[in-house]
Amino acid sequence: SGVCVVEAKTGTSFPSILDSSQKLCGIGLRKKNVLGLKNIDVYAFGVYATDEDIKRHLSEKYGKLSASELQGNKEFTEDLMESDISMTIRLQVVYGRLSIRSVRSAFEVSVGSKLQKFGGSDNKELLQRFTSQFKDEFKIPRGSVIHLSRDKGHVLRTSIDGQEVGSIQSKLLCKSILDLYFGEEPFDNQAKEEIELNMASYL
Ligand code: DAO
Ligand code: DAO
Repeated sequence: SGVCVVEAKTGTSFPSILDSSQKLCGIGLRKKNVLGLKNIDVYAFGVYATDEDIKRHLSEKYGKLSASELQGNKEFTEDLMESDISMTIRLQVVYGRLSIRSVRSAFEVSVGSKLQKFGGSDNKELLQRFTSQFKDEFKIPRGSVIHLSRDKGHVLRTSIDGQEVGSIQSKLLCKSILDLYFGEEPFDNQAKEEIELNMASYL
């Protein structure tokens, strides 16, 4: 039931509301270049946030600005990533031959570089704690739905097809993952713009 938004290229559909309180702010596509030869569509994603959390934490600081004035405002983006605002990245796998090994190594590159950017040198342990949640026996066929949720208190909770995989409390890890979707070099630029505009409209 309820309203959905469909990612056009892959036909992946995303519910407009998640867990009764989080609203869909933008959708996009994560691609990966393989050996410099071709781009594969790895997964479609939707970014959700609790509008009341955005209001509570950021309306005093930004409430006087319009959504279009706030779009692309680096400080606003940074505050969205650092404040205690509940958010979820919902991924739906499009690529049919994803192995846990390739997920783990892609993750070490993408999230690892963000941990380094925000946290400095010594984040191997944190990254390992995260990737060690992904056991070899998990299967992630095409169509699998993965949720990466930032819960209250900067707890990152991961689930696959509704089954909880684990959770880790780390502000740095949460920020590093959100940065992949609406930070400075996002996977999908159009998605980032949409996400920022919608989040700003909740102030
Ligand atoms: O087969 O070499 C290949 C392509 C693998 C691409 C792996 C990208 C993984 C990105 C993370 C996916 C998370 C669900
Ligand atoms: O696209 O590089 C990226 C970041 C991917 C984050 C997805 C992590 C999902 C992990 C699921 C593990 C399944 C066992």
